[in-house]
Amino acid sequence: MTAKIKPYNGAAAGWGAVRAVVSSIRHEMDVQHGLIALFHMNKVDGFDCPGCAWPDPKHTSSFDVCENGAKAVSWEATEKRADAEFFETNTVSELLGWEPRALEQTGRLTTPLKYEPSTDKYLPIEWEVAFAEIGQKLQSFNDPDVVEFYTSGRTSNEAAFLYQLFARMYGTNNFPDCSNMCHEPTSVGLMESIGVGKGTVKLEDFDHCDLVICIGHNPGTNHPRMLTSLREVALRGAKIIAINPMQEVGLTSFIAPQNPYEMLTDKGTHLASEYYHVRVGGDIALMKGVMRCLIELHEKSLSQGKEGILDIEFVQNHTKGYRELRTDVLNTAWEHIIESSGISQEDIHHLAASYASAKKTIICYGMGITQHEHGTQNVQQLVNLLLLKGNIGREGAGICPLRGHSNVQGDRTVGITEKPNSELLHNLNKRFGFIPPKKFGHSAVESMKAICSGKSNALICLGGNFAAAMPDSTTTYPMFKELELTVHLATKLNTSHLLVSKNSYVFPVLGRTEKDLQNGNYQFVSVEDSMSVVHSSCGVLTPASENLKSECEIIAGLAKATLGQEKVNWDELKSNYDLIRDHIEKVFPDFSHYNERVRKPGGFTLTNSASERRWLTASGRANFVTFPSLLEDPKIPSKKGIILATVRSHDQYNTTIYGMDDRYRGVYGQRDVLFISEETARSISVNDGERVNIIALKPDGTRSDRRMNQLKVVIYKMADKTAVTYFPESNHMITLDQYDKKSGIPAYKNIPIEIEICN
Ligand SMILES: Nc1nc2c(c(=O)[nH]1)N[C@H]1C(S)=C(S)[C@@H](COP(=O)(O)OP(=O)(O)OC[C@H]3O[C@@H](n4cnc5c(=O)[nH]c(N)nc54)[C@H](O)[C@@H]3O)O[C@H]1N2
Ligand SMILES: Nc1nc2c(c(=O)[nH]1)N[C@H]1C(S)=C(S)[C@@H](COP(=O)(O)OP(=O)(O)OC[C@H]3O[C@@H](n4cnc5c(=O)[nH]c(N)nc54)[C@H](O)[C@@H]3O)O[C@H]1N2
Ligand SMILES: [Mo]
Repeated sequence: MTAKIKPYNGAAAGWGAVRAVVSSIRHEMDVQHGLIALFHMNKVDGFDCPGCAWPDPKHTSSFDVCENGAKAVSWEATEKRADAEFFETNTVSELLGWEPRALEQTGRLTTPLKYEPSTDKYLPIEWEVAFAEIGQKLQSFNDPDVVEFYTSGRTSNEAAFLYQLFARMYGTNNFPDCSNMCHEPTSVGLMESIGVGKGTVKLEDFDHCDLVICIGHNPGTNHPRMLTSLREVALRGAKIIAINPMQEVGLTSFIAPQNPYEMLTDKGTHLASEYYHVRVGGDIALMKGVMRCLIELHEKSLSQGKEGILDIEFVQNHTKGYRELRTDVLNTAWEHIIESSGISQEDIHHLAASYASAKKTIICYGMGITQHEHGTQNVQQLVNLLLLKGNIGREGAGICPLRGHSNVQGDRTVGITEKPNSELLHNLNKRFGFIPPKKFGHSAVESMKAICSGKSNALICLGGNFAAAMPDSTTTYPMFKELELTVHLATKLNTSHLLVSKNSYVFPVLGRTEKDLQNGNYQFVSVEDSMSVVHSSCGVLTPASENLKSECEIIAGLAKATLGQEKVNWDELKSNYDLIRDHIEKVFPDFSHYNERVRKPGGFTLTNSASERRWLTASGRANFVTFPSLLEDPKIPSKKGIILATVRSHDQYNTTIYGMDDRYRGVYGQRDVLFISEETARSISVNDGERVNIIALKPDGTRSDRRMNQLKVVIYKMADKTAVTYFPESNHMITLDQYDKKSGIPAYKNIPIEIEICN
């Protein structure tokens, strides 16, 4: 596609999505293979869509395929192969010079590989030989804490459980994982506020709410199946409000591909009826403004002898900290609220009035809320707003974080955490007879820092593209060669695999879509969606190569070679995943009768105390968490500064770039763009289509040497003092010190910059 900018005027999905599905299948796979795959996606006997974590109604009925789910499937089920011959003809140094996109486009990995420094090539190796070598290497380290065990969120519950068992028996809690870059503020913030680290709503709640607030997420691209739920909400006459710096098509209207009337008339359903273009990083201010209006309205009503706005009974009986919140909110000056959020006082009143009049509200949020230096507080302000009206723990209301990877939530549930609680340690000890390490391990930022400072010796990656997904690529990339050992379990070649260490291995794994045959029996795995529903996923396609192994089998192989089989019979576990599920059930009692319940159509839902108004917090109540500083915080937009947020395009899955278009934002054939508002463009005297350089600022406001040159300006309907570009190209713009101190999440959406016009 030639490079062009052409504003998109239609609704999300519709024929454009259908065309994109057809094209991604045609480009990657034979059509029959493609259709088999798509018809089995999200079905009882099929596999879970590897695209996103949005739940599927019943895992049964309709042909509910979304464009980006189809892209994720065809990307995995491609006919292209990066086989031994490919690695024989290309050195690692040469491959590092390729565009990252071209690496994955070479297709599926087919054989286990080991790096050979003398030829600078990855060469095939026998599985058992590789396991033995790695086992020996791991045994040779004196301190288990020099090994980092990274997990990316596509990993199944079964593989994740085996992995954490392996690492903990080895002796460490170093579990950096993609959740540390994603929803850690949710785990930390919600836990402190309401005593669970997960969302409280179920899919059915969308049938009962009368308001959905979508803040800081882009469902048209990243959770397309959510549009079906939003459409139903809108058609019922319930209200949707969007709060996002950018005007996102997927929040405004949607043509359901399953609906012939909408498809033929090209008329979509309108989604958000109110849209607030908040400044990047301005959400806390906006929430405080809304809460201020609400409390003032409430007190005014009461003083006039009318009914109040807040749910006083709930606040009194269920919460703690209202007084402090009230004082903080009423003491926050309007000029600060307006300056920081970029929203007028009148608009904030309007938003507050909409919330005040709704009886049941759901707040949905994504990376626009979490990826900030105050990400945890952002999440907690959303909870505060909900608590004021008793909107947690009842039908049609609650908090709904849009999770990232399709099983990122499940991986956490079954033990991938660097901070294990005593119950987990106790249960592991009881079940397996070893003493698991208590000392907290490394999160993603801590792991990367340990790698960069020479404190780590080894990195094992269960999927993902750790190096490219993390901040500060300029500093971090050269440090990997200092490691003694790197091991990657992957479907496709990516940059992280090419950052070779003294001993590097890449293992090709079976994907979600593929049949997993162990000891003559087909196995299925299970995953947990955004709404805590655990269900099975069973591949249907013939594997990309005969030499692939499942993630479970590889982890079992590594564990056996490292630890032996005295305490755990790894061979037995890898040949029958029911046995792994039996162990999970014993360590996590919530999974009782796991094997039985997961076989039922639709699976089962894990309990969620907050949704039953049981508050497992230190205070025994739901906590209003107050965050007093506002404009004093330099990370919140100042009068002059421009803040850069890095986001996904429509043709991308995290570090995987499918194509060069971002259809809904009107960008085609290019990714080197910078979105700014007309007002911002005017203030720096730059025109649409002109090229600019952006320079990241240091904490003291002076220029750093981190820059991106020659970005094309796209004037876009969005907040001022805000700029947006794509990741991962921009990941060198942020340092390893720009992260939320409460949760450790990098501030990918809060990078102060200056813009300079190219001559
Ligand atoms: N097709 C596809 N699906 C995906 C992914 C993918 O890459 N491609 N990734 C998966 C993963 S791992 C994740 S975590 C999710 C991510 O899903 P999202 O959370 O939707 O991810 P982003 O693209 O980062 O978009 C964030 C949105 O936040 C807005 N935003 C930026 N800064 C702010 C702010 O300060 N305040 C507010 N209110 N909004 C802001 C942006 O304008 C953008 O609309 O999607 C998952 N699903
Ligand atoms: N600047 C900036 N940076 C960000 C973000 C941002 O918004 N802005 N978002 C962050 C977020 S939310 C996340 S989640 C991270 C993503 O971080 P990661 O999860 O580490 O990265 P992905 O790009 O999803 O990983 C892609 C690779 O996963 C492998 N893979 C795919 N499927 C499978 C499978 O089934 N099994 C195995 N073993 N491997 C598989 C393939 O080899 C592929 O190359 O990026 C983070 N980085
Ligand atoms: Mo994510």
